[in-house]
Amino acid sequence: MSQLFAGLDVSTQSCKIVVIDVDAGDVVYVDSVSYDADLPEYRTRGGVIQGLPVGVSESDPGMWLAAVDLILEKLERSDVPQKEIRSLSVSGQQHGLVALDRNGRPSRPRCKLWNDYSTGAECRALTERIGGMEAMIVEVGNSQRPGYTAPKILHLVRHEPELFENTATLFLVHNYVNWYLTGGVTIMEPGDASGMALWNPKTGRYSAPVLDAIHPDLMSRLPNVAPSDVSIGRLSEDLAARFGLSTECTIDAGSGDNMYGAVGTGNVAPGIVTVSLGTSGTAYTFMEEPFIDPEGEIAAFCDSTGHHLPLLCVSNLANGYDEILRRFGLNHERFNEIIGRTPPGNDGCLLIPWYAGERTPDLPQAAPAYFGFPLDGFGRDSLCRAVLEGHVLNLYTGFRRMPAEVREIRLTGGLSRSHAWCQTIADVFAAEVVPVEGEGAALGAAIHAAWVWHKETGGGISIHELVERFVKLDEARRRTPETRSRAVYQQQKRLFEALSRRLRGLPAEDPFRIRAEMLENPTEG
Ligand code: XUL
Repeated sequence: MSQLFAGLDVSTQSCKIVVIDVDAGDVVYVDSVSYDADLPEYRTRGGVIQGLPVGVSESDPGMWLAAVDLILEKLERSDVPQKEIRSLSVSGQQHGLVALDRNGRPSRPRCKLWNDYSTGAECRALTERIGGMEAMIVEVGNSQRPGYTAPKILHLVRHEPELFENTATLFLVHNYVNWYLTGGVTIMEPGDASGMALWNPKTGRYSAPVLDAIHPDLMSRLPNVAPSDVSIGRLSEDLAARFGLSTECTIDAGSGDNMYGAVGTGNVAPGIVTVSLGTSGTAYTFMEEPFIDPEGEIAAFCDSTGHHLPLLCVSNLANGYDEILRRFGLNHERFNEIIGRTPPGNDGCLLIPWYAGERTPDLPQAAPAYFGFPLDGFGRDSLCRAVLEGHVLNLYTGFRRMPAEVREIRLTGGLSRSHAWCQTIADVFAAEVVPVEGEGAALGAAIHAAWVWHKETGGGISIHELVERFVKLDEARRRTPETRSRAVYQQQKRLFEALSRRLRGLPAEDPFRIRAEMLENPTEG
């Protein structure tokens, strides 16, 4: 009999599953369900409900459960012996707020997602109530950002008080799926909980002052936070019967998609940085101790192995790239060709890609800025390079505050398959870069399920051994920084920083002077 373990990743645009066979060391099954294409009745684009006001990003939580049902139905029809799945773990997009009533029905029919920007006023109000950003960081290790969950709860309390009153339980996305799979277990774990900005990763406790500042009776609606390396229950009998799974199948604590992206890219020891190139861009690294950023730009998150995961998130990433491919009818290869014949530094044309607000820097109302484009500068090629460099520089500018010793950057997410993205990240971050094969977060979830199950059944296999067995680096696409681009990217980083600061009214170098220097002397930094 095989020892199979499954990981589900309920992300913004799709739901994925990976099944691994631990003894054989094989990934035996991979599948995905796209919300837009496979569940058209929910009428989403990129997994998000259309027609909502600017800045609002919401989905119907029922859609995620429908996607889980569909993916388990497809698994049942496959040739995987699904009864042999010993444990299943769920990864979820972080920060989304699912509100349930006493009967387990959504008390608010839609869930605000990680990229919803409608709660800027709530972030300010909460921060003021606690006594400013420094005080807030002492309370929860993080500043309040519209992406996080605390301001979403305050938004509900302020704007839909009757819905809040009717709410018995507040969940994050993966906790909601866990609750569904187990038939009612209500619990959280440190990784995703640290992304609520309500629960302190240093003390391991909810902050009473922040809870009180939202609602005097908030605690009764929040699940307890238990460790991440335990199972929380078993698959419900009902679901086991419906999908031919075993009632012995355990459901482990699960976690946020970034925590599981870390596991799925082997980022479980110091020195490795994962850069995830998906709908959002994130960069994170394993740490033994929490890292608290006094400016709150690097999030103080926990990982899913009992350690810490400082994380940078930029909320604009695939959007700019996808749109430019669509507008000019390009695919990845044609885009790569264009990048191959345009100069690094883009002749001083730079794009700040804050298309729809931005998480880092904290600018919920931001719009994109095009700088240095001459009269004839808005051609396809130069726009393509501007999009690529703009996104990578935006990610890098936030990342600089991360206290990481970068031995190697591991890339995951859809865009990690693009040569242009890999090389530009190596050049701008001045580090070696290697893409990781497979489905980062879903694979991480499957590995986590195997790790916890072995711990609990006395088998004892370490997370490091499992990662060694299952995480495959795409060595053919490993990239090192090109020395000839180094000087120009040094200048471009200065230019991006100067522009970004000036746009925010902060003291900065003169961007016009930096651009003029770049054009006069393109190879000297
Ligand atoms: C991280 C974040 C995003 C989502 C995407 O803080 O908001 O990376 O987790 O699913």
